[in-house]
Order: sequence, then structure tokens, then C-alpha cells
Amino acid sequence: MNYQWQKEGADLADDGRVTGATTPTLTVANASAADEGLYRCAIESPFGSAVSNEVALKLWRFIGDMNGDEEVDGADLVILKACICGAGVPVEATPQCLYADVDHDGDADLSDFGLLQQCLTDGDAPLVPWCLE
Ligand SMILES: [Ca+2]
Ligand SMILES: [Ca+2]
Repeated sequence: MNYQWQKEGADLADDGRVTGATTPTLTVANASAADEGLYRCAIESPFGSAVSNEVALKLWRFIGDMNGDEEVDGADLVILKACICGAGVPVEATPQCLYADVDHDGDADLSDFGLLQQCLTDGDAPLVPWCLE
């Protein structure tokens, strides 16, 4: 069988940090925000081919930290605003909006916006404990 891991639909190749791109197990060492996205595995055999479900790679970060700079501020609000599609619209449809679903109910809407506002890290203000994912 042939395996080919893909990120956002594009084939991955081993590059020292990414290993196992053509094996059943993909490893991403020292993952950074650039590695975030949707991954899947395409499998070919003499009997046919199949593609796995996509799985989202998300790194730990503050709730609402859309751009991964370890602060929750106006720049994150701008990104969230662009990602709000409304109730019932899955955020997986827009990979760069994976962090827009602050309340983890599957979509990005006004309730997420309200939660993000509570998690704003304004200067030296202490972070609300539940804002750590
Ligand atoms: Ca941020
Ligand atoms: Ca949500």
C-alpha cells in the first residue's frame, strides 16, 4: 500500500522536521503555528484508493489568540470578525478560522465574540483562568 499525507490537500514530503509523509504515521517535530491546518492521509492499494477524514492540527494557545502571538488583543478581534459565519456554519470550512470557535460548539458566531472579549489580555491585567485552553 502507498501512503501520502496531505496538508490542506497538498502532498507533504519529509524535510527533517516532517517525517513519515509516505508512511502510516506522520510526525511533525517542533510544530509551530505554520504547521496548523487540516491533515489527511491518501492511501492507494492494488484494490483501490481512499482518503482519510481530515483532522485539524491545533497548537495550544490562549482562547481567542487567533494569530498565535500569545496575546489576545484587537488584532485577534479583527480576525475573529472575519471568521464569523453564523450559527450552524462549521468553522472547519475555513481552516484559518479554526480558533474562531471559542466555545467549541462547531461554529463561529456572536457568542464566540463575546467570550473572546472576556479573554482580552489588556496590558498587565491578569488572564481569566478559563481563557487558557
Ligand atoms: Ca493574538
Ligand atoms: Ca462557537
